[in-house]
Amino acid sequence: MNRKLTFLSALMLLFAGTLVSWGTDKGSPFMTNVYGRDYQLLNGKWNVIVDLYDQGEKMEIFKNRTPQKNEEFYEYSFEGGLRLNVPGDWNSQIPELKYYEGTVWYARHFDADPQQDERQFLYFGAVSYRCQVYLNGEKIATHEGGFTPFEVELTGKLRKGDNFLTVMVNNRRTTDAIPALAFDWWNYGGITRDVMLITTPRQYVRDYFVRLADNDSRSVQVSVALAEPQAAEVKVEIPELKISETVVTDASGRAELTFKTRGLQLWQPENAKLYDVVLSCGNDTVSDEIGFRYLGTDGTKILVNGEPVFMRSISFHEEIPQRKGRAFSQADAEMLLSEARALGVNMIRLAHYPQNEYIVRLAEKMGIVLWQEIPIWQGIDFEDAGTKAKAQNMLTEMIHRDRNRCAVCFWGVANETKPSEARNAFLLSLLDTGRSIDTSRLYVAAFDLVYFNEETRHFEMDDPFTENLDVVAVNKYMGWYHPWPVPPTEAVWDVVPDKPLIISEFGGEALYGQHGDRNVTSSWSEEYQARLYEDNLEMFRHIPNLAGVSPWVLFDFRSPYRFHPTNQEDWNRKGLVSDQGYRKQAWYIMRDYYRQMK
Ligand code: GCB
Repeated sequence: MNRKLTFLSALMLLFAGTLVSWGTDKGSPFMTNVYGRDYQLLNGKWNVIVDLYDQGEKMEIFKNRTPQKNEEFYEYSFEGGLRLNVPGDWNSQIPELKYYEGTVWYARHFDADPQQDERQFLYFGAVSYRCQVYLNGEKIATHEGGFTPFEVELTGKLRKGDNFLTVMVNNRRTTDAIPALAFDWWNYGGITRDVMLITTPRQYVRDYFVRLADNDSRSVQVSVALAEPQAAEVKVEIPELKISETVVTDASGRAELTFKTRGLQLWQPENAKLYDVVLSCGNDTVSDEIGFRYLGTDGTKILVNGEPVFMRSISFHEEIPQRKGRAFSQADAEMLLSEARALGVNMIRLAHYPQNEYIVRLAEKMGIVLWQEIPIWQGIDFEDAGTKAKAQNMLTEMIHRDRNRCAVCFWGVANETKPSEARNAFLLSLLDTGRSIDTSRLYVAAFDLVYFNEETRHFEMDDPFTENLDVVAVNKYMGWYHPWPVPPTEAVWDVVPDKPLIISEFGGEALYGQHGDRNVTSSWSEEYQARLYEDNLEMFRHIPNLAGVSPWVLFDFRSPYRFHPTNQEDWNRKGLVSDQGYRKQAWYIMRDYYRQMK
């Protein structure tokens, strides 16, 4: 129940119109901070039916019928068949599903005891790629996009006792999907992240955004939105800073609050500081761990808390190579991030899609800056309005999930796109969408069309779209896809000279344990890869606006792009670490470079 408004808060309410400045943000598609809520995990073994020809919907298998009369029969049953772990991709769990692209029906029972004064929600961390959700035989939700969460409210729909949940999951690649028809990673299908049954009070703090106020390292700004449109008092506490502030929402349930702090310690790369922040309204309370930092650029420098920081980055996919499957747990996050940390990084580019919250939250605790992006990866149909709407949706979901994570400093809107009017309009709409939700990050995109200009003898790029970005990034595979036009000592860059430039990918393939000629690309040897790293590190000295580098990639990863029968076998071998977890020679070169750049 909401507390009665005090005289003071009623007065504040009168002025609420001036306090509220949510801009064009339309609000979050799901509640903020699900892990801070009262929840039950619906993880574990689910029953599945593999539906290669998409017959399940027609047969209404989500009704899970069993014969009731003598003449009845059903050509399906969820009981007694295959079972798969949730979370988890199907490809790594059953050999026959390794390459499977199509529909799999997931089903399970769960018990509920819904209370009158509560609301219940079903939350999926990610389902790859599209899905339809049915509760007790009724369709209750659909979602598209394999790397962002979604939620469906179950209030009034749950039965006391047994409930039956069915999820139709489909990972078929299509031209209008994101990513589209071909991409250089495994097309894992399944319910790949946590499934949660969440309970909240009727009125609750649905969405909040806690960060430093613009250009002020001591003032904290809080935007909050309640589930129900209603004027109510919201309390914001940061016990360690002895902060306890209240604000009254406007009639739409939203409020904005800024307050000064004393002794606030900023979150820094490699020196993480997080504060417990508690928001409450009536009988609802939600706590989060939040860090405070501010970002900017100054000419060609990236500034964190006003200081230039060179981004010593690495990329990884959300994949555990030794398991040949998607990463989904806290233990998986620890494995990936500890190997990244060992290399000496202060940043990770999460490639090429939003990764799970375990990774994001642990990286934040470790003081690692994150670049997070949506899978706008080559081959996207920029002409298709539907695809554009999907991209906006994915970006919205990514930002809403993680905008309270101060470690995320970059929102990436695209990887390797070619200039065209349609592309420009598409990407501009993404930047507008992003900036309408979050202006406290740097917006970035990775390009790959840098070329060597024979006349100027410089590496250059012609893509005016870069004007719209805070930081420009380039993927450049010198010594692998591109032979050297000049020796690395003469490889001078003149690319967006007035902005910070991150080399967001470089590298080459080597099979761990394979030794060969350091001058021969096709040796696929650790020696060649090491030499390629030495050459690229030399080239980086001639990029005047270099603000960071991010080798491609930390681990060998699985990709059907990679056919070579002995050197690749469905693996992209550009890892600094092998699929078995062994460090290749180039790893040491990169580690030493990062030590020097510290
Ligand atoms: C790229 C892509 C990345 C690929 C990589 C490669 O430019 O951005 O996703 O995996 O090249 O290995 O070719």
